[in-house]
Amino acid sequence: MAGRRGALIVLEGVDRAGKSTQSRKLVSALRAAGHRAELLRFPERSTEIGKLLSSYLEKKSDMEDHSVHLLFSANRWEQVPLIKEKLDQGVTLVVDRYAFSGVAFTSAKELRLADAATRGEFGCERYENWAFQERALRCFQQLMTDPTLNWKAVDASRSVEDVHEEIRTLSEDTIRTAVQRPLEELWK
Ligand code: 2DT
Ligand code: MG
Repeated sequence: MAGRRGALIVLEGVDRAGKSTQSRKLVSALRAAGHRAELLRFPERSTEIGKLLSSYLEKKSDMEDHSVHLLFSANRWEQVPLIKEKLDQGVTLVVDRYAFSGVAFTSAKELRLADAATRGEFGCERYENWAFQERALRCFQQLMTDPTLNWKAVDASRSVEDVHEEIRTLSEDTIRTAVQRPLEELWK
């Protein structure tokens, strides 16, 4: 349909939930079904700000927590003109993490102050440990209670194909209804 805007589809969740795999599969499936769809990710590590974040995440550099939070935010804002342009052109954007990771991961740091238990880290990057991920999950669950956000919870413990099928169906619905919400509402 001419003039129809694209949908902004955000995949959020803790590390290793399968967001990147599912985002890629979703873009392919939407394209195969005749939609215009593109993939974005945050942090977008290729920009100057993204390089600072990447170095921080890889523990090659340290940064004050508030500053890091604002850099993650800036890293999204630098893509907003592109996001608006694409959605306006009718391109659906599948986004691997967005501002909700920003809230959940920064909140998880604040919760840590009250958390007595310290556990060993299992990953190489900052935040890649069970205790931290559990706190981030609690924050995501709290964010999901906001009725103004159109969240759908997807059980990521199933097979890649089953999860994909559910996300694809939900996304098709979202693309169909996206046109009812003007783009300006996204940045209120
Ligand atoms: P990836 O493993 O997906 O590259 O993410 N993060 C992400 C934040 O702390 N704040 C944010 O605003 C965003 C978008 C989550 C790397 C890590 O960055 C965290 C995991
Ligand atoms: Mg990661």
